[in-house]
Amino acid sequence: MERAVLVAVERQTADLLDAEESLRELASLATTAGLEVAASAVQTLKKPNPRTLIGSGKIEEIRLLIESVHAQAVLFDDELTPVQQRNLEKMFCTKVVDRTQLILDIFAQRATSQEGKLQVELAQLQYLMPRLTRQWLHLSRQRGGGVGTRGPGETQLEVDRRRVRERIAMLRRRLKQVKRTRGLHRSKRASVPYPIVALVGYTNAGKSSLMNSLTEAGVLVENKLFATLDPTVRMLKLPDGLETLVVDTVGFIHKLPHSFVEAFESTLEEVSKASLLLHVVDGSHKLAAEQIEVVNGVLGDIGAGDRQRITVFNKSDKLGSEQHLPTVSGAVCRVSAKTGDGTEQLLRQIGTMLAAQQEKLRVVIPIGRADLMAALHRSGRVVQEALSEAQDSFDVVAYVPAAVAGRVRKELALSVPEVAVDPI
Ligand SMILES: Nc1nc2c(ncn2[C@@H]2O[C@H](COP(=O)(O)OP(=O)(O)OP(=O)(O)O)[C@@H](O)[C@H]2O)c(=O)[nH]1
Ligand SMILES: [Mg+2]
Repeated sequence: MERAVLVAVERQTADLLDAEESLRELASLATTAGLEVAASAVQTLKKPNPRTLIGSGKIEEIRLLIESVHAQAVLFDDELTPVQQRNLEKMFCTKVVDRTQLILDIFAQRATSQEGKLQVELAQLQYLMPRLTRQWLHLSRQRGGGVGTRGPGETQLEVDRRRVRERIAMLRRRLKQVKRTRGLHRSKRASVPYPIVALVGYTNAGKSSLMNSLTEAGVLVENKLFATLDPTVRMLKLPDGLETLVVDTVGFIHKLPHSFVEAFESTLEEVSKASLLLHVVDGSHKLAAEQIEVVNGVLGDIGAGDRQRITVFNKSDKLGSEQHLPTVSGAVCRVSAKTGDGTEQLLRQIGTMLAAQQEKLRVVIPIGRADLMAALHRSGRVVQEALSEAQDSFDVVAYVPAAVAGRVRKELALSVPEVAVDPI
């Protein structure tokens, strides 16, 4: 196991998390990446040093720390410029990895689908691009394997910048293709339009666990950060019979790499197109309020800021009676994915909110169009289904998504123009 020293910087300007808390998060990222945390250091900084970020006294202190704990890597909680990283590596005679690179490294370990791998490689190459200098090349050859060197790094570093640029362009093209096929899938889905419910939230909040407890889906659940990287989709039948697709997605984190949103664009698109978001929060976490803020920030970045949502405070089984939950606007639900507490109420709430998004459709459906009747039952709530006097059609009133209502009206107009269609 590689041993690492962690370094965080406390700034004068108020940050969302203070250095100690951010450092704790960095430590769990390090463990997730398979490192052993040997020691840590914090420096209060008025002004970052452009060449080394931290000051010379602190550098010396960390150098001694590295020797005494026999560390092979130093992890910085902040993003380092290529110059800072290079200088620090020289001074410490170890690898220096920043938070962005660490997160990308975890992503690289976790990506399993073709799309996930393409996305991670794109993010990694974008990170590497400004760092591809002759000096860096030289150093990187001496770095050996382990953290910060997984993925395309080592092989790509040995080719020149132009080839990396070409590879970035190629990855973008392939991702665009994947996106196009995904778009096709989605429009296929849209012709059987199930409303999409997307699980979003901070990493480790319990999204996959909740997905499991809601759908018995068997998604990978682990007490590790970024256990889920690729979106998983499952069918969920609500108590009132409405069927929906539930999408589990990649978790968010404080100081997410800049390249994240572009690289994960197609994954995040599922979120921005969803009918309803379940913002899963680890209610037992002491920084729940800060984590909510981080997630809201990312949702805004990906254009999902105004999606309808339910804030789901998870892990209620771990909640002390004293602990109170942060105040949020909009619908709120308290659950435990572990014990199943509150999930029934959550399902009802999902049903109510989806129903509210639906349109009232009043149509006459010929008896031969069982397919249309089935579509209405599947995607919405049929409140009236009366056989006509002639016994050749049904007078139907249903609440369905606007897309279904539109399709049914169109189908009826196309197939049996003589049937009166009531456009409500
Ligand atoms: N006590 C308790 N633990 C929970 C609950 N829900 C999830 N956990 C635990 O929290 C950890 C993270 O759960 P996941 O479901 O993997 O979380 P996630 O949000 O999908 O995380 P990422 O995919 O890594 O972003 C696991 O160890 C779960 O067992 C809960 O209701 N109560
Ligand atoms: Mg997960």
